[in-house]
Amino acid sequence: MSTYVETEPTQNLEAFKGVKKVPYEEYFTSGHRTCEGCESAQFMRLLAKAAGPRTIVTGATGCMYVANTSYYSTPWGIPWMHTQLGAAGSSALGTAAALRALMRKGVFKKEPINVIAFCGDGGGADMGLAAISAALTQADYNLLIVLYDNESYANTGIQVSSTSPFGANSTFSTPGKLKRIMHNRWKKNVAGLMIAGHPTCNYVATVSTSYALQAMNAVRRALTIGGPTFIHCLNPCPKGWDFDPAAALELGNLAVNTGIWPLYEVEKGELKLYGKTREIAEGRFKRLPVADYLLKQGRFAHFTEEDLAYFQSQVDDMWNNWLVPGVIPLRKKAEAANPAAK
Ligand SMILES: Cc1ncc(C[n+]2csc(CCOP(=O)(O)OP(=O)(O)O)c2C)c(N)n1
Ligand code: SF4
Ligand SMILES: [Mg+2]
Repeated sequence: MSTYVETEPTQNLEAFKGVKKVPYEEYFTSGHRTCEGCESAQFMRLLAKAAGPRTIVTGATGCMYVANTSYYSTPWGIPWMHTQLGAAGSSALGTAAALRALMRKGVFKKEPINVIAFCGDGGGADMGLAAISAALTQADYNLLIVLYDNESYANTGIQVSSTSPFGANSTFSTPGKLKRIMHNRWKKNVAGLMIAGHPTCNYVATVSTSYALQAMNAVRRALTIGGPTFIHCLNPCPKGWDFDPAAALELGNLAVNTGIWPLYEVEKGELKLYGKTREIAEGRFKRLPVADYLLKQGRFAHFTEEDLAYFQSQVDDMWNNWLVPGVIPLRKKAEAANPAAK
């Protein structure tokens, strides 16, 4: 029997069939103070555009709250509320439950309203992971949680988070003379965690703002399919990653084309790779060397040939040995050795 349950009606947001079909209306506009070339802000713009006017957004503390909503100004053209740093999951669930109660009592007219909560990697992959996990188990509420990932606690000055890449220079991992690599953990596989751990979660996708149409269509699919859904977006951050803002789009492309950031969606348990990731998996596109991506960023300027080779070997390992490359980090070898699999 399927674990996926039918939810209350959602908005039917069909995929945009090409950029020319994307509406002009903006619901995240000027009025914010994010850095030039900030792809996290770009994701907010795409998110709001894809979701449309009948949407409520809650946002956890971080750049997308602090730089977005300076005193008495806001770029949001739809209802938006700040929530505590670890509270994306609980604010999404609370908002969805409150809307349902208000509609049941007749305070609000009955209509499908999108509920979206966003968080950064510090707020979502670290501090608020438990609340997101709890929200994703609530099968009968329509809610979308999006994690915008700039790979650091950016707002407080670029500290390491569990999604910061191996070796990156940050204010918590500045390379020294005695020890060059101060951050030696591998990036947390957040989307994989959500897929594997939450059979009630109807839709999980990884997206990139460099592939804007796909990112918007992932948002529209998540909101249409309903139930608890989750999207993880990689967002180049000129300040934290130390690159020329003009290269923001190119860096997003390179993250995908080097195979570091695989693009996929999982709908009710069915996996679909898309874009360049699919081409890589099907052997139609050869992954670019990770150095092409890493060496464009000042946070990896201290990398030696040895560090680059190690990073490359880890990405190769993911593509060659993971049970589902980029998604499920169980080893093919381990599967063969598992007596239960015989
Ligand atoms: C409970 C709590 N601890 C610490 C802070 C301080 N703080 C505000 S924003 C922030 C960084 C959040 O990082 P992330 O979620 O990755 O968002 P980003 O700033 O990178 O956009 C921190 C630590 C806070 N607001 N609340
Ligand atoms: S620090 Fe990074 S995420 Fe924050 S506003 Fe600047 S570019 Fe955007
Ligand atoms: Mg962050």
